[in-house]
Amino acid sequence: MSDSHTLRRSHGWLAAALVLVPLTAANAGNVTGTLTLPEGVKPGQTKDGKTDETATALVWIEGTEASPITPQVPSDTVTISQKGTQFTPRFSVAVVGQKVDMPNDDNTAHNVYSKSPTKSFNLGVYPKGESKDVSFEKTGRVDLLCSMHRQMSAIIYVVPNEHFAKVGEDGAFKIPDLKPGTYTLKAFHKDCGEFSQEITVPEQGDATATVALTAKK
Ligand SMILES: [Cu+2]
Repeated sequence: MSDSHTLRRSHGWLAAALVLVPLTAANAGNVTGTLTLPEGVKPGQTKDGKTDETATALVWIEGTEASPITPQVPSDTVTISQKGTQFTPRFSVAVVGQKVDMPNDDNTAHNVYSKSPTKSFNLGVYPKGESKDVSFEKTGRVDLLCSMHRQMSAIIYVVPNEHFAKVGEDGAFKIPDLKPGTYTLKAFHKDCGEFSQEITVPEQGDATATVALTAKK
């Protein structure tokens, strides 16, 4: 066989491989939907319509026995800065095991801690330019506080995997790229009770969900 024949044959294999990629990618659906809060409050806002990051609404997907999800710890780091005597941002999402960096970018010292059941920790006092980090072993809400500044507060919500989305101010959300299967859709808002609903991503197309959160009892 001549060299040109070998070349053409290897190109044939390459073309076959390229055709397979879009077929695999197409076999994943999005979970889209709308979330509502009690009394018409918008996600990310206070009851009187002011911006409040800690009032962000979050949705995420959990695997089930029938459709398990193998969690992958994201290699990128979540960063929560201490700046202007406040946390920036004041709402963050971390996957179990993901590193959360907490740099002090202020001219004053801070002492970040949490007493949340999800994880209780105290990073101690550290000055500008220094950073400490934490990661979380289980899912749930973590309230960040500073023992030196009472006005400082932030929420980290720890989710089991990368399939999550923050809800827009209009209530719309989209969790992309799930394999067909039946999962559990969950939602969080600091003032609302827990939400859990079965959701099926079909072989073709997207799944849609309506999430109506109710006030915490
Ligand atoms: Cu502080």
